[in-house]
Amino acid sequence: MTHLIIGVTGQDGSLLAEKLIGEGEKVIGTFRRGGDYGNNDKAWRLDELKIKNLISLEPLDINDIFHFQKLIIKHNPDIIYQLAGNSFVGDSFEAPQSTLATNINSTINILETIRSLNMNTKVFFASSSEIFDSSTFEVKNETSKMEPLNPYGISKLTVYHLVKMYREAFGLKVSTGIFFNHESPFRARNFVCRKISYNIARLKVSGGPSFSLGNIDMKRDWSSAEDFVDGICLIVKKPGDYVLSSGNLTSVRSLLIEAARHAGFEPKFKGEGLKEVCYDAITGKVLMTISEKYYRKIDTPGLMGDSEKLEKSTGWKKTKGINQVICQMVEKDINRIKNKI
Ligand code: F7E
Repeated sequence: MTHLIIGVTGQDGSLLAEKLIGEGEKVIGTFRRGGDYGNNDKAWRLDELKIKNLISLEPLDINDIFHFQKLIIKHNPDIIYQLAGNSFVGDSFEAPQSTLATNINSTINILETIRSLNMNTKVFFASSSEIFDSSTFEVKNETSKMEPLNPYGISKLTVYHLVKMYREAFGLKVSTGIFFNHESPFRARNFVCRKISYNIARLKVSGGPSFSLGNIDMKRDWSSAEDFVDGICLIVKKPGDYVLSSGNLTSVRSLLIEAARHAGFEPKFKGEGLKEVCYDAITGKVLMTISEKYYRKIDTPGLMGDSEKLEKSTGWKKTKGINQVICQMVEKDINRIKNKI
């Protein structure tokens, strides 16, 4: 089968490509047109996973439907995975127009292409737990009330509705994964888990200044990105909308403690509010300070997801908890820094 991964250079795209290539599948991967793909480090994940030469790479502006159609006609994929787009919630307050335009136009372009060319292609779209109503803390599933609090969540709610509408109205085999937070050593450094793992590793290996975080008492339902990639492969076989989550809430503070201990520090906290710091009780060195800069205008309160539908209809099972994942992330970052990767 031929698989087309839109956004193959991102965390989820590269892990999905690795899995499919390992299974002997043919993978076409797209990266953002205009990026200096050959030389900049956008492809660092594919390089590290040693799969860059095993993928047919194509530049793509997913907002240009004609460009997308040419690609589809050229490769005629059996399955398309839309994993590209703006995914940083914090930034979406600063750039609402481009967040909405990119995430929504790309969805329409793919759906309309499949429909108008009468293709039998299956398509997977990534949506987000940021679509849910966070005024109540009940566990969220596919039938829970949806009411996003930020431009990113609004764009992902539109993705969810469009996919559902095209599936129901036109019979397309299209699916949405409603992703809660998911992490791996291949996460970008602007997301909090990788920011922690990278900086803790840096402080361990080469020292240097402390790093800053925002509200460390925020909680999230965090999972392993590799588990979600397994979920994507199961979902495309049974088109529908599915929540992917761990069903547990963990605070940023507790992940910081886990990461620091795993690196050999003895993390302790002192001070309050913006003056709070995390230091290593063995050496007295300050590891982390708080900065108002990383507080969100509105921060979605921690919500928990319920993946029962996915488990029951596909047999999906999570294999790792977030504490295990953050420790792997720290180890990987320590290795990268030591080996100057
Ligand atoms: O923040 C808090 C921050 O940026 C997690 C994306 O995959 O999951 C992700 O979005 C929490 C928030 O992820 C810092 O305020 C504290 O409460 O890692 P994050 P996110 O915003 O939850 C959802 C489901 C998606 O769909 C998104 O695409 O951590 N936090 N201090 C911080 N966050 C960051 N980034 N940096 C800090 O310094």
